[in-house]
Amino acid sequence: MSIPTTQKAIVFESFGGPLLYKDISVPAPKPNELLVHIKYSGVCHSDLYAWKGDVPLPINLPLIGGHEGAGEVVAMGENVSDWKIGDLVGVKWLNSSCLTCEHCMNGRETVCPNADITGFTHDGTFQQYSTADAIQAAKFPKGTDLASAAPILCAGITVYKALKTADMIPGQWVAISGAAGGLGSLAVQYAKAMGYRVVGIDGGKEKGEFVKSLGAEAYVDYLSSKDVSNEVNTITEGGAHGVLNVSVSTSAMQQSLEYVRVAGTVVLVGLPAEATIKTSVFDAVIKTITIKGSAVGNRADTAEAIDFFNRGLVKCPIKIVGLSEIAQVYKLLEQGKILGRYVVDTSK
Ligand code: 8ID
Ligand code: ZN
Repeated sequence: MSIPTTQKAIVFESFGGPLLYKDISVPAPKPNELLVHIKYSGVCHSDLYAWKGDVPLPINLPLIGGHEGAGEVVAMGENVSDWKIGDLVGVKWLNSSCLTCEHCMNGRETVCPNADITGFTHDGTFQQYSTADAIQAAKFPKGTDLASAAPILCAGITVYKALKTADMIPGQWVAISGAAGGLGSLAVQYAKAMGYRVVGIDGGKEKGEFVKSLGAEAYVDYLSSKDVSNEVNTITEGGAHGVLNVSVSTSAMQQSLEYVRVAGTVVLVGLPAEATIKTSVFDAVIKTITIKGSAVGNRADTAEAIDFFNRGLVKCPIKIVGLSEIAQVYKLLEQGKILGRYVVDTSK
């Protein structure tokens, strides 16, 4: 397989600065890394935050964003043993972790203090060739449709893990706030596949039809509803057993405390900058609600999330555009105009 010396990439040098579509060198893999020919990459709302510098995470400038890359292994470092040239591979948000700290030892590698993050501290997947730690890289079977698979690598893993974190049993209600977005549209399908009943919350009629087409039993339109909490409480006959907050709205997160069921769990996933939520201690104690944060997923979550995808239980609703069109995709994300996920084709 011939590897070029230069490639196309989207690079930014300052927060909110120009997203330059330019020719750069193809990186060389370190001894523990794969070199991946990225064919497609999903565009996550977190990429928009990274570009704007709107997130309290370490970011190395200049930077190539993107952390939902799907492609093919074209080279590897000398210490890599369990991959072959031509294998299909996913490059995800967690590029590598130390594997020796307290958190890594307990399967919480996503909170490793030495984690290297794709599209934040490690050049990401908005380029044709990226490097990825061979231990964390995700495996896809031969024949996988890489464009459809790409959003699983952040959105899919994240919502699957968040649903596990909500600690529900089949037949219970989960409310998904932000249900029509990249994470939300997958969350609806994972939740259904896991046996939960879904009430989706998002804005507008079109998003409602979309969310219902993915398997939600009910939809609450926050733009037209007089009282979102009351509607969710009525639909679920007493509140949702679990809530997944995958919107980018602080007020929606605050509101979720009003429609979580007694003894239910609110999971925080979306990351609006500087967001806080507040709860009355009395309510929290008497309702015995649990509020948990959830960030992406570990290697086991990754393999499990991909397995749902491989078995056809979740299908990413995607729209494909060229890598050079990232700036327009960011605009649409910012305006909340996207149904599902945009995926970029790195050849265009
Ligand atoms: O590991 C993590 N915790 C993780 C991983 C990946 C992404 C967290 N995230 C974060 C992102 O940084 C972002 O803050 O999850 C959030 C959602 O990411 P996304 O799905 O990529 O964003 P999107 O496609 O723009 O979807 C957001 C949806 O929220 C809706 C929008 O209409 C859109 O469909 N929304 C808004 I804006 N306000 C709402 C409201 N008040 C709302 N939905 C319900 N109620
Ligand atoms: Zn993401």
